[in-house]
Amino acid sequence: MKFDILTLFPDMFSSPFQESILGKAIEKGLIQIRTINIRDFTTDKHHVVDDTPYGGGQGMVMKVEPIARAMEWIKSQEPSAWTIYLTPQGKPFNQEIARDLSSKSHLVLLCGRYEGVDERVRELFADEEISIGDYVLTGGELAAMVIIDAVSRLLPGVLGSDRSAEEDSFFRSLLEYPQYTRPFNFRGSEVPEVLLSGNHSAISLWRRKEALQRTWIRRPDLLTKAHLSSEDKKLMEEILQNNPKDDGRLRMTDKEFLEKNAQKKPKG
Ligand code: 4GX
Repeated sequence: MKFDILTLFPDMFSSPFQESILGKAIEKGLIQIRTINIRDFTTDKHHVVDDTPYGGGQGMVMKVEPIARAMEWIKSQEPSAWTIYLTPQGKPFNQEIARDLSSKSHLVLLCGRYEGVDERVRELFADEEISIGDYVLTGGELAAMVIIDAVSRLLPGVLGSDRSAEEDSFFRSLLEYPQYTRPFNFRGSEVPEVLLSGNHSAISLWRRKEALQRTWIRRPDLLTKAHLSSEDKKLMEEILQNNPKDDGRLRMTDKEFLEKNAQKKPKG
């Protein structure tokens, strides 16, 4: 899969993608990441990329011409490239969008700075507008990295084959169950016995219940999307009946949440 990043700050991308899993994915040729400096597509002597807004007001707006020239250069190489504009006004990014994007062969990520880009860039070149969350960044670069990271790990071969189970539909849209490794006892806090039992079906059941309980406590909104089996529903009933007692692993905010929501059944 190819990623093209249109930015005024290409250097921001040099180290994040050289490390660890994405670095290996690049070495293996599973992904290609190219940065394109929008400033290289200016035609004026001073390489101006921004200008004051029509109508007045604070700050600067990125000019349409350099971005248009950069986009047309990319499109001349690959007409099918899919262009994403990063903006707080876009569709909220989530795992489902990451999955959809992972089926494309060429993504272009357009990173704005200042007060944004001239509206005509979005009109003419953005196939999709995405937000990574309801907060304001200083530019689209970090948002582009988030998207590249989340999409890349879904591509075949990027995670080891043993790790693709992470995307197992059984645990989709649930929070993860707690994980432990040695030592068994750390400062008096012990690993749940079931995990040492060697009883694989008991372990699966425990993990499923923990995932359901965590999701119900911390993110009940996610349960509306989850596919719950009849066994899950039994586990949910147990969870709700027991009104999960504090086993020392719930954070205070979880407990507060639980107290407030103890009578409410999750939707769906
Ligand atoms: N998820 N930003 C875009 C420039 C900008 C300013 C105003 C449109 C209107 C962001 C986010 C994000 C900061 C990227 C502002 N564009 N991008 N940039 N949240 O905060 O994606």
